[in-house]
Amino acid sequence: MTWARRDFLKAGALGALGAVAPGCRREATPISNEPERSADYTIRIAPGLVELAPDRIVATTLYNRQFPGPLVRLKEGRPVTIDLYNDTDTPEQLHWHGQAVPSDVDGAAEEGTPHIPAHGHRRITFTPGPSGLRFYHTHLVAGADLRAGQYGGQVGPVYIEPAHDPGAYDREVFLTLKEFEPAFSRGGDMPMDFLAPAKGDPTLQRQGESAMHASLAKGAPHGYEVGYQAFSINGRMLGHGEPIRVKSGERVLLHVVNGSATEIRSLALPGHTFKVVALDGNSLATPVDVPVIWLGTGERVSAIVETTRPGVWILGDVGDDRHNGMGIVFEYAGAKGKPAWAAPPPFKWDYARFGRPGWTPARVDDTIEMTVTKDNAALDGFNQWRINGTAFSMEKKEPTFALRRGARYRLRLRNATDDIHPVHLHRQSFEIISVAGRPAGGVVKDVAMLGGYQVMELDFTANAPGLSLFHCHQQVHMDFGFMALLACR
Ligand SMILES: [Cu+2]
Repeated sequence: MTWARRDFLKAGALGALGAVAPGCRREATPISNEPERSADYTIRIAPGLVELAPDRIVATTLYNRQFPGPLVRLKEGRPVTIDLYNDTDTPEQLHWHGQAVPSDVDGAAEEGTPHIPAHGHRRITFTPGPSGLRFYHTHLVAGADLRAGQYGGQVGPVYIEPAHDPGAYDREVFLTLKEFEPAFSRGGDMPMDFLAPAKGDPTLQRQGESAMHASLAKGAPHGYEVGYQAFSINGRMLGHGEPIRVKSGERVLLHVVNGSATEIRSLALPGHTFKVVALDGNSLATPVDVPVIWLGTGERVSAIVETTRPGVWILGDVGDDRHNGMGIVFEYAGAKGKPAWAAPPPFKWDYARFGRPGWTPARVDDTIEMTVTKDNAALDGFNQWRINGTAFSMEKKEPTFALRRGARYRLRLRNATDDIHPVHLHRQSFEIISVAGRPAGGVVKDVAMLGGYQVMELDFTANAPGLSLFHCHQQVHMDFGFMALLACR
């Protein structure tokens, strides 16, 4: 099969996925077989190919037969109508990650969003927000099927234009980080030592280690983890895509999405710093300079790079995955030569660095305690994950936490496992109050990495009526129990 990606982009993405037409406000028509007028956007879920490199072409499920899916540009507060077509044999869910939208369009079966039927269609209308970098992705349980869920190619960026101007930049680049060719293994090689503070809670550590020792003492192997053969930025392995082409003296705004199913990612650019202006699309009070960006699964970073070091550079992962494709060439006009890499200075990723100085949290009405535990290799070799002793049941889909609308809550997450969990709350943002007992300055996010054996506190106001899903964004964790439903009345 051959098909010209560029031609498709023109015909499909720019035609059907053109800019939002003014005055296209519609009444909500959640399901319609024959759309009588065109939607603002059309997204088609279908099998397709990703050419990571000329000798590395993978078949997977894509949005509009491209990876990443088309950039969906929306305007904060302006309603949008989107046609979702599913050309696969499996009912689908398309989740609008990081947006405050009703549960019937959010794209999670757990919340009651209707599926996009196999070989069927669903038309949705919602009002985009909040502004900034969001994304969309599938939200199915993959379980042991590495072709399903987030292991495939269903990821696309969303940018919601703010009602007011975001500030000056010369060039805007969207980067979606994604692995392909997954396989299960016993034990992983996840980076663990990049987070600050690093200190764990001794009680949680004892609890986690004794559970693990008990399992191994009974002869159980380590539970399955997922690893990958191929790594890419915007669907191309390092050296095989178009470089990011810049000129000296520019401000280049990078919008980075970690579209991985399971991986934590890093990025560095030799000789340059990243001026982080937003985390998960939410503007920081003050931009923060860092030499390395770290993103848990589902996290986003928007950062400005000032082009002051002419050359041909590798913008890439600080670890070994760069050698297997996780990078992109960053090329100044007129510069020649092989792309250069240099390891960044030692650096720890600390959410508090992005917090608001002198900030104190608002009073909360209630605190929700969640203790996360792991039953090693308990489910046919997969780890089972529990919140307060309960593994989420996809059959029952029972809400376990009741919220009063308008009340302010503190989620106190206690991680009795040595894994880092990028936890995600649907349909609303939270403020990070503390990490491992240290104040974090209220940085606003919708995913946050909960460190091994650590306690993290997240505050949010329950302003999303209905069901909202809270889960670890690691596919192999959420699929095996690490989810909970919050019901807001
Ligand atoms: Cu997890």
